[in-house]
Amino acid sequence: MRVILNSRHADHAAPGEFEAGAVVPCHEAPGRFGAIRGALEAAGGFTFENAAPNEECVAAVHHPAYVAYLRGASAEAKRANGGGLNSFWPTVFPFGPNPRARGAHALRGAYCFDVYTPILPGTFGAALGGASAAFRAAELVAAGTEKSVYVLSRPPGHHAEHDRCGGYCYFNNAAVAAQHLSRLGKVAVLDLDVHHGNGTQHIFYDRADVLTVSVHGDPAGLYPFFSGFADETGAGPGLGANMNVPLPPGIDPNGYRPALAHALDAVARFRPAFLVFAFGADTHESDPIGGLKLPTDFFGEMGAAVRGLGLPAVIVQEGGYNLGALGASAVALLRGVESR
Ligand code: Q9C
Ligand code: ZN
Repeated sequence: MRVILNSRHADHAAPGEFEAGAVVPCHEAPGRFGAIRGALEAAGGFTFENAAPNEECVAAVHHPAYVAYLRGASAEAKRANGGGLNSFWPTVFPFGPNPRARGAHALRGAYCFDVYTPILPGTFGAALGGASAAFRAAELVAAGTEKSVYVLSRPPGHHAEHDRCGGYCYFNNAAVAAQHLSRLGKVAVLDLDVHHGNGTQHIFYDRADVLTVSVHGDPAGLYPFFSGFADETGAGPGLGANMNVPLPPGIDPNGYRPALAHALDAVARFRPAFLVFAFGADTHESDPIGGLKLPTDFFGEMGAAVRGLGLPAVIVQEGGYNLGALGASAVALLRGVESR
């Protein structure tokens, strides 16, 4: 299988995150990339390439003012670095409808929805690299050159909305791939990260030609808390083209299987021409933040089930935070996707 890499990923490395009132090392760390790449190399059968930066693909799904903010804030962090300040954190968020943001602190809150998503000197470049990798994969799949292409990237993307970062995500890589493919036919985005793909839902919420389906831990008890409920079904022309399947915490393969089958059935009934699969290995039983109970070999079954759709697919890496399980989970999944 062809793998498109974000070679700029390491330019973004958050120095920490808030957990239980303290600052701990950020789960979304550069080592995730090497863990997966190393496992794919050891497993064999994968070819790797870098993608050229492409700003147009980002502009197709994100607000220009948001893109300009991320570029400017990253550049400002680079300058501030000389003074020993290496990251900008949102701290205060808008009350009610987003007002006009005046000044750096207001901008940080206006273009972000949580405190897990700081801006560092390399954030813009790293996020652009990830979006560009997803776009390149979509190009290959659109051309029919490849049946399935995997995007190995971080930072992840599925929490990033049209004009806000959050949940370790800045540009929505899966949405970039889906937007490109949607020029050629209907697209289904299947999100199997343990967290609701709120950003992808938000970007395509009123679109009838892009189905978004997310299976995730119940947001009543899991990030992102404010979205991912079953009654969010789309709006306007997109009504009926969004599906959320929230799961109770601690679910194992026996609990996950019917939810996955339900999601795959919705995708099949939509009759898309293409699939974008947002894959998070944070459903693994050993994940430090996921809370589900899926063993490594279940990822093979998951991949084979997705392959059963028979759709040309872009597979985008989202979360997964146990470095000891991440590589094996990704290998099992991609082997499953390739199985016949
Ligand atoms: N300290 C993705 O998986 N909350 N994002 C962490 C633990 C933020 C997850 C709570 C989780 C964001 C792409
Ligand atoms: Zn996640």
